Amino acid sequence: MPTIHHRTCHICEANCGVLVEVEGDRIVSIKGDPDNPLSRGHICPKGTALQDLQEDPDRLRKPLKRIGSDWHEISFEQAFAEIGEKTRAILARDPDSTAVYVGNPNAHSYGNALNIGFLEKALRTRNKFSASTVDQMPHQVANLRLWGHASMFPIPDADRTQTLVILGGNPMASNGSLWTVPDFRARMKDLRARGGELVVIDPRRTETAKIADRHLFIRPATDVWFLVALLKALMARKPHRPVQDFVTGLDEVGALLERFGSEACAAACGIPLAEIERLADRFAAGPAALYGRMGTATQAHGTLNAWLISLINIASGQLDREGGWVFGRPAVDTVSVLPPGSIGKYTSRVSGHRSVLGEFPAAAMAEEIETPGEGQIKALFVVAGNPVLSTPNGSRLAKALDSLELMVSIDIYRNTTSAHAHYILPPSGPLERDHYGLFLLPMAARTIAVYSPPTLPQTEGTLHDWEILRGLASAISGEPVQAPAPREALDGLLRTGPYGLTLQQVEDAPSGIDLGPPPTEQLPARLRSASKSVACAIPEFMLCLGELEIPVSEVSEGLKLIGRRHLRTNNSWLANSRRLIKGPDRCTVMMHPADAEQRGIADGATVKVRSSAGEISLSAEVTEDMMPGTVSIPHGWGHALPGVAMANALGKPGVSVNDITLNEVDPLSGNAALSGIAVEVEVA
Ligand SMILES: Nc1nc2c(c(=O)[nH]1)N[C@H]1C(S)=C(S)[C@@H](COP(=O)(O)OP(=O)(O)OC[C@H]3O[C@@H](n4cnc5c(=O)[nH]c(N)nc54)[C@H](O)[C@@H]3O)O[C@H]1N2
Ligand SMILES: Nc1nc2c(c(=O)[nH]1)N[C@H]1C(S)=C(S)[C@@H](COP(=O)(O)OP(=O)(O)OC[C@H]3O[C@@H](n4cnc5c(=O)[nH]c(N)nc54)[C@H](O)[C@@H]3O)O[C@H]1N2
Ligand code: SF4
Ligand SMILES: [Mo]
Repeated sequence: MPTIHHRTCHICEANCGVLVEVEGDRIVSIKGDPDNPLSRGHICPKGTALQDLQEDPDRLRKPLKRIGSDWHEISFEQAFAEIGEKTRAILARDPDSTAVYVGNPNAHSYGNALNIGFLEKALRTRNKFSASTVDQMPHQVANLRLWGHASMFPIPDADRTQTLVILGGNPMASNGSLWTVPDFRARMKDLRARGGELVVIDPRRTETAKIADRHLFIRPATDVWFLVALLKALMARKPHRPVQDFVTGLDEVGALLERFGSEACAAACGIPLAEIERLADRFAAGPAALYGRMGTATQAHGTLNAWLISLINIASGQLDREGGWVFGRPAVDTVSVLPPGSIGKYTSRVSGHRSVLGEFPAAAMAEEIETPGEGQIKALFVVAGNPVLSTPNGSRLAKALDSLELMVSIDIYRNTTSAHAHYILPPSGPLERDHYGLFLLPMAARTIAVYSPPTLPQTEGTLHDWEILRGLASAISGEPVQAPAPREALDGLLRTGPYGLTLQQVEDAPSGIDLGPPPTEQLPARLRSASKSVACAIPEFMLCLGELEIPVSEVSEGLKLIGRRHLRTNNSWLANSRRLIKGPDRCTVMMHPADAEQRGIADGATVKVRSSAGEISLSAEVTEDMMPGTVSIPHGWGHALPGVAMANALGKPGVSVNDITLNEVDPLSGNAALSGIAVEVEVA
């Protein structure tokens, strides 16, 4: 008899409830759970592909050791003993010569999140890098400065708003980010049914733009000018819901903005001023929310963008109000558990980047490995990350990795990054572990508490990620790690959380406990800033904005590169899924017909795309969906490198856009500036 197991899909931030039908140890089907109060039955193709990940013969089950280009299966005991000894020898020579890179799946595994610190502590390293600095770090810097805590993420109250503006995000493909919003399409249908409006501002007419009431093209990496113009327009209006007394400094910001002409801002970003004025009217009327994501964060002005986005919500009276810009109140309050975050505790050795939340920019990892001297990285631990494909100038990083004395990857595949490692340590299968959306549930469109026990029994002889992290930590330090297992820790966190739940209570509701829409009118009590006020005129941001000049765009300018996500990918880590890889080639460069014609490029032609960092060849997809002057290439492709053992991915490897991205960063956050890179395209 088959049994039905409730589970939360951990692949993306949406955290959909799924029902996994199991017979013996065989998965029969994976479907959406209609009783999950947040996802309401929604599932995407990746949810079903969890089965591919679980059953993939290429997924590693035993530790591997590389000798030259040969790979040997070894035991965990041997791996820990050898890595411990080698790391201690490297640390004895130079205590600053080890590093960690923490990848995206760590945000989707509470066991990893609660245990990564043990490895970092054993290494005693300041060289911490992560996917955060190719992603959301600007939002976190803005959070820290505005609310007093880097993890205090505001979200749009989508289920109760009347105007939702999405800037540089594509939830129809990504299923939302820094905003746990499964079933986005249905939520937008509801918005329109109650007379609301969805506006998308993006250099590509995206899948989300196609379901919107209005789509406005914006020139890549000019968002700061759109935001300045919109904030100015708002400051000239009286919002229907007044700005609260605990907000200070808006006038100072207004004074700073006087030097920027609205017409010039509009011309720089490519959005007519009349459209900006129209948006200002809707925001002043409310309820409304402006949400910005990836496209606004991976820019040289990423942090200014994140700051201005919140200021627009604040100045229009939307902060902490129904249908506006709100904070979740999750069952485990990560804001109470995590430190607020700090900036500039140390500076990086080669380029003097300041540390942000204890990390250096991922874009600076290669130079820290390449540059000789005291503190040069000699040993690198990559925990669930694929930085060769996901961080700027990946081919440079790949070369640097080969010069390491010791590289260890904790990963489920021998892929473009882990193939450089001396040891690959694989964790248990994705359905063999439990799940709690520790970092994602705080940002949910509707608050729920839901826990998934392991769906399948753990394969004999395997370890969970958290056990591997502890195994490495104790092998390196020589001390056993003494701490409660993740499950017990979670129970403690729930008990001390805002609802005082026990893990047992949460487990008793397999589809989740509904805790209602995001609460409002919680501020200033929940602010973490010492003053319990929201001080808008953040000196460092003011200085930075004050120094900017509005660019005058020229017709003769070349092409600008942006990124793209497809519903059937998740960065690089589902590349070997039999189900997802099916269909047309998705690793293409999209370009506007006028740009293609000018260069003699036909749809489907193989083209070369060149930046100052390098060149890649791929096919052109000529489409009116692109803004003229802009081209789009997805990331997470480029699997055909020596040592990769992923048969399905190698059948459709694509090329890595990060071979042509640059090591430049947003100075305020260290985040990679991936949007708006100058490129040229020609027939190959
Ligand atoms: N040009 C460009 N670059 C980008 C982006 C972009 O939009 N454009 N997006 C950026 C973003 S937002 C992110 S988050 C980063 C992602 O950057 P990374 O996290 O470095 O890359 P992923 O491709 O997510 O790689 C995840 C790795 O974890 C492994 N893995 C999967 N599940 C598990 C698990 O349960 N345990 C362990 N131990 N390993 C596991 C996978 O095999 C894979 O090797 O990429 C960034 N890079
Ligand atoms: N299917 C799928 N889902 C995913 C992932 C995936 O790889 N595949 N990755 C997950 C991860 S790690 C993350 S962080 C989230 C990201 O979630 P989103 O932020 O929603 O993801 P993107 O699709 O990268 O959306 C960024 C949008 O910004 C636009 N853009 C690019 N440059 C600019 C610019 O300069 N200005 C403006 N205004 N827009 C710009 C792009 O055209 C794109 O539509 O998605 C998550 N979900
Ligand atoms: S939207 Fe995300 S969480 Fe939901 S099924 Fe798809 S991958 Fe899983
Ligand atoms: Mo991400």
